Amino acid sequence: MFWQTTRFRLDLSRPQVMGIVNVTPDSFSDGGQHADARGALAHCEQLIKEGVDILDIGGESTRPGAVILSPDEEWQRLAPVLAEAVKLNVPVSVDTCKPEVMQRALELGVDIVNDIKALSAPGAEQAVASHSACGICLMHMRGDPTTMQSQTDYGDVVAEVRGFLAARLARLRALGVADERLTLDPGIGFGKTPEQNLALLARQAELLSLGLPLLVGWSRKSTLGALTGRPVGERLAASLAAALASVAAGARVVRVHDVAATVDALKVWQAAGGTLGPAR
Ligand code: 8Y4
Repeated sequence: MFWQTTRFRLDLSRPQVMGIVNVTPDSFSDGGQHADARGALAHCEQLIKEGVDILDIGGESTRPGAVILSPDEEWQRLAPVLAEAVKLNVPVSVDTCKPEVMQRALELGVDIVNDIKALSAPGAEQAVASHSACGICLMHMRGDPTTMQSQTDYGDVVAEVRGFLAARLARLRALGVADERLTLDPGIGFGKTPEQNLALLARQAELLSLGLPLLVGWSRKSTLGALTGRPVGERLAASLAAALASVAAGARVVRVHDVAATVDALKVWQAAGGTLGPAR
């Protein structure tokens, strides 16, 4: 099983670690956008030393109440970081839901588009479909980042998420996108209660039955806070346990903040005979 991206064909027989890189204004620095870009690039280089497989670079916060950027503002933040990150010889993913940003990032040579809105914005499908071979992650979200946590009234959350991802998959196939370019993501924390997020892990096999690799992001999320009573800065152990549990249940890519610790945990899991379950 492989994930085809612009420049790299990623071998998913070993779980891949996607490291989170945020390009956000640093309120403690007065160096402006140059300093923000330098900080993000230093973080990319650190994650590479820690053994990251994919860098996921984003410029806009998804937190409820976060400022919404125009495509130009988001691009001003991302461009200097992406331009350098693609020289680091590691797959680069851009975390964006804006078609204009996708288009420009792909022109810079970015490998993957990670869209929490699953290419639902007008023009987003065309932006990725017209590009020869970029990888794509399609994630489920209920509502939008401002309203999603009041939108948790599912009948069967796993069936609904599966149905949504199946429909997005059918749509991309119809546009001529090869399956090997796609991963699917249940969208942990995006319009779901802790119980619903845990059901998506316990019943991950139902999502795998769509036949595509799964990418999942549990790192530091609030369900882990609900389970442990810990604040966001103290969720490393919980995040590692969730990453391993998702991989043991068949996930092929984990999106994490703590790359070094996740790489270690996965090494031990693999040495102990951990297997990813049936290939697609
Ligand atoms: C602490 C730190 C608490 C971060 C919450 C968070 C996903 C994603 C995000 C995901 C994919 C986040 C961009 C939310 N989550 N992309 N993006 N899958 N594909 N929250 O689960 O990390 S941002």
